[in-house]
Amino acid sequence: MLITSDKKIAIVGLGITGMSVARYLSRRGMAFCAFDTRTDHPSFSEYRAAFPQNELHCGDIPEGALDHFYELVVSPGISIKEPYIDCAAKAGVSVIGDVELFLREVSKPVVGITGSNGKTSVTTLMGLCAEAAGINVAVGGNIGVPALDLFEQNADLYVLELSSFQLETTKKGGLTVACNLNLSPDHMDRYATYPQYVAAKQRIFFGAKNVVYNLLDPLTQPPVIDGVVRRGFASRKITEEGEQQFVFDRDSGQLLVAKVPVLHESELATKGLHNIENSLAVIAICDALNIPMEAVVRVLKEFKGLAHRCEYVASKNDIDFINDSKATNIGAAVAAINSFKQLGKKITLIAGGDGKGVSFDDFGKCVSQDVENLILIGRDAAIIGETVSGGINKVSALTMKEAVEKAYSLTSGQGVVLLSPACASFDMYSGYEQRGQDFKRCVSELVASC
Ligand code: UMA
Ligand code: ADP
Repeated sequence: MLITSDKKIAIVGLGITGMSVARYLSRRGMAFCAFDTRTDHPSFSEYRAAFPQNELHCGDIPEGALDHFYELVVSPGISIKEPYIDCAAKAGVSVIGDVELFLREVSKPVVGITGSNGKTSVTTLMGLCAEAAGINVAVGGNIGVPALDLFEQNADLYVLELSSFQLETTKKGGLTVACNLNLSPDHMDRYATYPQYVAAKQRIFFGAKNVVYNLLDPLTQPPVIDGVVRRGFASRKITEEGEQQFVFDRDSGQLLVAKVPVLHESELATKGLHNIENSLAVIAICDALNIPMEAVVRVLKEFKGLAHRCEYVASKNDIDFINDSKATNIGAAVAAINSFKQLGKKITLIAGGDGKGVSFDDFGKCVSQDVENLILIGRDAAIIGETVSGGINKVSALTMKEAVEKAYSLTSGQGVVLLSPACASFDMYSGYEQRGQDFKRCVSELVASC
């Protein structure tokens, strides 16, 4: 298959991102066609109806098929290491993503938020803070609304959640505020090495005017560049200085901005150290945007957190059930375990699923130390089980119902049953939401039974 073109753009991948790119290019009268490696997908009929003049190629894409395009706009779900993309890049074709198209055109301030965990929470909070300050804000990116669709909102401020996949295909940069929250291994089925994943996340800082990063996580830190304003946040006080600091004073319980208290931890509607970190990141970003602190504090006092993220479900006989299905990597699950440990709870953890190729050795150490009972589910249950040692009770379950029942029977009073899988869910479910819903349903049934 050889498709010749003159300044024609190939959209590679036709999920929600690809469809948003097609709409964008069509509005601007640009020539394009689309490729998708799948033989069928609901968006194919939508594309054919909306763009009858524009070709759609489904199924395997041979090497060389994309070499004659002017530019490829690749969806985040497709690796740019795919031979047909790599081959086109070597032939001199520009390879970009939807966020690059967005940044080339946008004329209003843009905040970008990345990190291994907390992106959706911080992005959501940023949108709420801007709204509370009366700003016409549009929120999108990896959070679910493709960046290019946000132009329809004609906003005065854009807040984008950015994944490593999206950053890999973004060259322009130039964000008003770029924030990297934290780094821990994830998506190792897409990256050959952990440093490659870290490097993709670091791309958020290219050309940024303000940078926000985690003072306690060196891999999140950008290089020092003249004229770029640095703001660092941390879950404890830091002695060395060199940037504006947004830190948590563990002695007084205060969140400090340049040593001045702005909020006490007990006033936050969310709980746990990771939520304090997220709140500090939000305060730092809002500071960079000159959003009044009064509006930010109001939001932080009210925002109770999103579903499937350390979400309280129910209690039975003094045992709390917590749905943290969105913990799809070890960093998130460790944060949840630490939160409940800090509260003095005995933890029964339900974990397992699709481990995305990461090593569970460090996770096993944390679980062995801080968890009483471990219920293993899903494809990589055995791999995780091998990393756990010591006196911990370890059992496996084939279904969520079995996992919830076993967890309850093993947990003593005032304990917590925590679904925080440290894995993706695709081996058992359509996504983390479905897994979380299943957990909630099983808990409701258990609570209703006598
Ligand atoms: N696919 C193919 N062949 C194709 C195109 C896609 O097999 O030709 C597969 C991909 O491998 C993937 C799935 O289809 O499994 C979806 O990929 P996509 O790129 O078409 O995804 P979109 O529907 O465009 O959604 C993407 C993000 N998806 C991914 O990064 C996988 C969404 O993030 C994001 O909300 C949306 O763009 C809008 O920006 C989801 C996600 O899971 C929530 N992100 C990862 C994460 O948060 O960990 C990074
Ligand atoms: P993301 O969009 O990066 O996946 P979310 O806000 O959806 O982040 O949260 C995903 C998971 O990470 C949840 O289990 C949540 O409890 C946990 N989490 C949130 N913020 C942090 C943080 N700062 N550090 C570690 N884990 C976090």
